Amino acid sequence: MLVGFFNWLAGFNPDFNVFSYLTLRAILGALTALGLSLLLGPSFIRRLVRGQVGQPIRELGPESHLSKAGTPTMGGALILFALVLSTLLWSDLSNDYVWVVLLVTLAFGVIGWIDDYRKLVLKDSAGLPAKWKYLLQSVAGLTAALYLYHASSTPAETTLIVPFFKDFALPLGAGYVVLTYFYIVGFSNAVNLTDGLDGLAIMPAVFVAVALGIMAYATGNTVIAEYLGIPYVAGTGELVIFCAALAGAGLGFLWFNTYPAMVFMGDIGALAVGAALGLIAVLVRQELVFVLMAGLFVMETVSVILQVASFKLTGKRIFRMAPIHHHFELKGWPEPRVIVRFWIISVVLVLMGLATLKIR
Ligand code: 57M
Repeated sequence: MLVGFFNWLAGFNPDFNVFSYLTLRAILGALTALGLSLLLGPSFIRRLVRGQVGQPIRELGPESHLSKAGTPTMGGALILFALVLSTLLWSDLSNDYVWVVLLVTLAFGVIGWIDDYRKLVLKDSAGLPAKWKYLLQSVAGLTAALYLYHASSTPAETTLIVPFFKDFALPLGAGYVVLTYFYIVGFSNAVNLTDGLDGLAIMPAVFVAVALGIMAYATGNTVIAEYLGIPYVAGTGELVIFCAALAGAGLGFLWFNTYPAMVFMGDIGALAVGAALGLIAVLVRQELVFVLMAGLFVMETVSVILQVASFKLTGKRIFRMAPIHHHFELKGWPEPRVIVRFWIISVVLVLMGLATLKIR
């Protein structure tokens, strides 16, 4: 919104042109989202407590979690508010990618909200039945994938790049729709599975958002894209603002979600943040590298798949409990140790992913 305003002001004083730079707007976007979530956090949490939107805790989980009963949840609404407002303020709203990412994020937020609302307010422990949840996620993911496929105007937008191979890329054709759908829905659920310890999901989401912001900047800049040997996709640079705002909103939320958490994000936050990250990975054409950068979420998901498969096939469990963070808790690691060690793993994976931009 402010881009147009500053453009108008630049007609009177060219100094205002400084606001057309992505880097400055990204920093302002991050700070605005951070400020909003820090400022609004306390009153938001009080409101959740007053509304008794407290987390029920399942008795079969690690014992240390029983004391978390009643922690206010649906804190993801705070992330979404700060993220969306900051993006609307600092992005160029004539950019289609910005709108697609905002709408997908909000759609998954609404799906998560329905689940949270049924569990927490209507006290229906099943929440939104799994089949309905996947159906709604699929409708949202598929709609976005089909729109992007039909709106694509250059081969670069639907070609899979392979890390380390500068001269090899795979045109996806209609497979792009399947891949995009899979990334949006898959990573939405992967972040949701990871969100089981204080700050465990949001900090890696912030790391990944920053890395995707760097990739969006590079992909949307002809000179840098050519220098790095990655495809140039016009308009993706503007996604830097969204990524920066997500990082800012996430850090602001972490202020309250850090151990011992004053609030949980709920499905409203986890589903939305995961869908946004998966979608941006596709838009900046870095699907394969993203699997590495978001490896923590992948690892949590794979641990559940292996656990369920092993139990069904052999009747034995591989982990003491899945997702894998519960395994380490049950081994006796204190919660903050699991959290910070998983963060360290996430930073390393993100850095390795960023390094692939140069090693080609
Ligand atoms: C939601 N929700 C957290 C909070 C958060 C297939 C199976 C692996 C599914 C999985 C599952 O249901 N996952 C999705 C995970 C819950 O947190 C709420 O949910 C929101 C995210 N959707 O924002 O609102 C609990 O996590 C803890 N928490 C924190 N700090 C946070 O910042 O401590 C969350 C955020 C909260 C709180 O205790 O109540 C969750 O874990 O339920 N199921 C599981 O994860 C279960 N695993 C399991 O059954 N494993 C089996 C099989 C199926 C693989 C096995 O290993 O044999 C565990 N979940 C729980 N207890 N709660 C089992 C034990």
